[in-house]
Formats: sequence, structure tokens, C-alpha cells
Amino acid sequence: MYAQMVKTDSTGVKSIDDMSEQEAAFQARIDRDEKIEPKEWMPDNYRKTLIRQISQHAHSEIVGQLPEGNWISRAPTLERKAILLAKVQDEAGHGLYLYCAAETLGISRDEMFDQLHSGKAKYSSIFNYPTLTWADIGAVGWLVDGAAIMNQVPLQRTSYGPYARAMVRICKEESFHQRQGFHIMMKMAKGTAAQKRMAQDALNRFWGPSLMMFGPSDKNSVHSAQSMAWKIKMNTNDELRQKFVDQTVPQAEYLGLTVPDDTLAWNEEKQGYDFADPDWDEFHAVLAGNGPCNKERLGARVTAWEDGKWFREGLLAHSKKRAAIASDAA
Ligand code: BYC
Repeated sequence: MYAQMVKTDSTGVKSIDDMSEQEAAFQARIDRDEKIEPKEWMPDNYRKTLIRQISQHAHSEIVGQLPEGNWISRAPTLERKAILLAKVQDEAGHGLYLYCAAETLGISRDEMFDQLHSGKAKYSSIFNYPTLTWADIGAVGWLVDGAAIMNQVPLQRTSYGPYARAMVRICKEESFHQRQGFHIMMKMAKGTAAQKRMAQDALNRFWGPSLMMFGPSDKNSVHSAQSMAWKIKMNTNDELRQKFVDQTVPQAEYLGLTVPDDTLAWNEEKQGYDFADPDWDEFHAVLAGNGPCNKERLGARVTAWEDGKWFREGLLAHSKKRAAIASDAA
């Protein structure tokens, strides 16, 4: 009965009148743009929402290494190989900052890995698509990192301190990633006819999945309203998708490539492009574990975890030994 009464609007966000004194004081801090720090009081759902979003984000970074890692040994030049290697290492670093940020909320890294490996936790749908050609590595940097930046730059102002601070460095690196992807696309699109065809094919396959990265449309987004009220999300999914399209279409034009959307048109009134929705049935299939590479990606993570068991055990044994030596010496 009480639970129904507090959901005072259609989005399920509590109105200020229905909040306890503590909750209202917390909301006032958020509204004043104060950062919330780990040991401070926060509503249980704020904590849970952050753990869900930050851990999913961390998992995305880690799983996101796989489609690109696939091309390190096949990069066309030594320079491209070194750049790609650095980028994939950066993604591992992003995962680690984000796992650390989530840990400050009281979840352990082992629990997060367990949620990933058991299929309970999500990671971004985009990483369940294959990278079939070298142009796909360009498209991933240009579109996937481009979409990630669009989503993540506003998250530098998110209300939870450790998350906001982790995003600052991540965004700097993502911006380098996006440029390296665009640079690959420039080389391909301005190269031979066959290279240009590869670049167009990569754009054709990655366009829809990149739009899906922003999540379901606002009317179907279950978490947006509450997450925006708590400044865990700074923009809605549709707002960010629109900004991404508006930024990316002129870049495709510069490359001489065609965005695979017959309905794409500039809308003078809204000062933005009208564009077609991605295939939401495909999005839901990927989220349900039935995308082209879901099983392969999760399988690779589980295998890596199992293969690393001896190493984790070795580290633990070593740290116990050192602690014992230190306590003997004391
Ligand atoms: N894929 O109510 P909604 C990167 C889930 S980039 C999978 O709108 P929310 C990288 C959603 O989790 C990618 N799942 O949710 C780039 C929820 O399910 P649960 C990572 C998705 O949380 C380049 C349900 O659908 N970036 O790392 O308000 C190289 C309902 O959605 C997706 C981030 O994670 C999706 N595309 O909004 C390497 C940024 N979309 O949890 C790495 C931070 C939705 O209820 N995250 N779902 O079971 C966010 O901003 C938000 O979590 C989202 C979703 C916009 C993704």
C-alpha cells in the first residue's frame, strides 16, 4: 500500500512530499550538484542503480577488448598494431577504474565477475557483433567510441564522486580512440575502390548497433526517469542518440560514405536529423543472449577467468606469506 502511495507520478519517481527527511536532504544535495562520496548516506536504490550501471559499464570495457583484440595480430602495419594494442590496453584500464568505483559502493570484484560470468549482469550490446574486416576496427573506433563519448562526457558530471572522477580520464582516452577509428576510416574511404567498399560495408553493419548503444527509446526506458532525478544519468537515451546522429552524419559525408538509412533527412525545425529507429527486435534478441557473438564473448571471459585461477591463487599465497613475514618481524 505504502509502496503504491509513494510512486506519485507515472515514471515511478518519488515526489519530494513522499520522501523521508533523509531522502529529501539527499535529493537537495543532488539538486545543488554536490558530489556524493562513498561513506555518505544514500538511498538503497541509488546505491543499487549505481552498482548496476557502473558494473555494466566496467564489463562493457572488458568485453569490448575482444572484438578489437581479434585484429591486433592482423593489423596492416606495425604502427597500426602499436596503436590498436594501446587502445585495447586502455579499455582494460577503463574497466579497472570502473570496477574500483563500483567497489566503493560495497560490492566486491568477485561478485561483479560472478554476475558477468553467470549472465546476470549485462554489458553493452555492441560487443556481441563480429569484427570481420580491418575497416570494422575503423568503424568501432569512429562509431562505437564516438557513441561511448557522447554518453560518457556528461557522466563526468554525474552525482557519484568516484564515478564522475573515473569518467574524466576515460573520456580523454576515448577521444583518442575515436580519432584513431576515424583516421582508419579516412584511409579506407579515400583508398582504393575495394577499400572504400570495405569502409561502406563496415558502416552499414555498425550503424544500427551503434544507435542501440544508447538503450531503448525513452518511452521504453525503465530506469531513465529515476536515474536522471538522481543525476546518475545526465541525458535521456533518445537525447544522446539524436546528438550522436547529428554529429556523425556530417562525418560520414566527409568520408564520402552513405549512412544506411533511407529516411535520414535534416529537419530544419528541430535543427537535427530525422532518422530511423534501429531494429529493436534485434536489440532485444542480443540482450537476451542471442546476438551473433554473445556465446563466444561470454565464453572467452569465462575461459580467461578459469585460466587465471592459478595466478590469482599464487598472488593470494604470496600476499599471505608476506603478511606472515611482516607479523613475525614485528
Ligand atoms: N546494451 O532503462 P534503460 C564502452 C539495458 S561503451 C546492453 O534505458 P539505463 C566501450 C539496461 O542495462 C558501452 N544492455 O537502462 C566503448 C537495462 O537492463 P537492466 C558502455 C542495455 O541503465 C568502446 C535495460 O536495458 N557504456 O564501454 O537507464 C570500446 C533497460 O534500459 C543497453 C555504458 O555503460 C545496451 N546497449 O540506460 C570499449 C555507459 N541499453 O540493467 C568499450 C553507462 C540498455 O535493468 N551506462 N540496456 O537489466 C548508461 O549510460 C546506461 O546504463 C545505458 C542504459 C544508456 C546503457
